[in-house]
Amino acid sequence: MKFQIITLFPEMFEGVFAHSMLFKAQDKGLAQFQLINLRDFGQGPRKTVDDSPYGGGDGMLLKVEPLHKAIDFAKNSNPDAKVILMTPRGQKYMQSQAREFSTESGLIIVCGRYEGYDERVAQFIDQSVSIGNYVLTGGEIPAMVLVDSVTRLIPGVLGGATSAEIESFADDITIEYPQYTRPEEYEGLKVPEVLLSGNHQAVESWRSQQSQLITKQLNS
Ligand code: 4FV
Repeated sequence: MKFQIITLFPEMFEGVFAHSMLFKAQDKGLAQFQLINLRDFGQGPRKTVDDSPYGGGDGMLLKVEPLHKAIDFAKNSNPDAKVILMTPRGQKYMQSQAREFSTESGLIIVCGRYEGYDERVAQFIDQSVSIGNYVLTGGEIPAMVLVDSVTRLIPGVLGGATSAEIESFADDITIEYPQYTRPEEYEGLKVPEVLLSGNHQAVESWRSQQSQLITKQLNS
């Protein structure tokens, strides 16, 4: 999977891609990350990428021309990639969407800045995605959320094959059961007996029951 990220702040991603699972995914050749600086596609000597909104209003918008050029540049090296625009106005991001994205050959992720985008950028993208109903200063953190949640689903990236299957939100709703590790007792807090019983059927039943209970509580 090739991720191409169009951003005004590529340096924000260096730390994220240099550590943990994302680094391992690159090292294993399971994922590639290319940072594309939107500024390189800016207009005129000052490489302008933003302008004030028609009709008035506070703040600035990202101009459509630089965005279109940057998207075309990314597509040139991966014509089958899906183009995703990060915006609060997008479709609410869920685990099922992460799973869908993990089957793509490539993703081109466009990070917003300022007050948002010229609406005409919609002609050059495949999908708008929001990580939640709140407003951030940029689309870089949402892009990191998307990259992390998708990369971990790519076969071979995580250790145990099941670890990506059992987890929370596999169906966008169900929360994973509670988990414990050593010691058996900590400050009077004991690990549930069933988990120490060695009875796998009883453990599975307890876990399923706990998962249903927690999911119900969270959604009540
Ligand atoms: C956002 C979100 C988000 C809005 C203005 C960037 C900011 C600035 N992106 N999910 N929530 N973006 O808040 O994806 O352009």
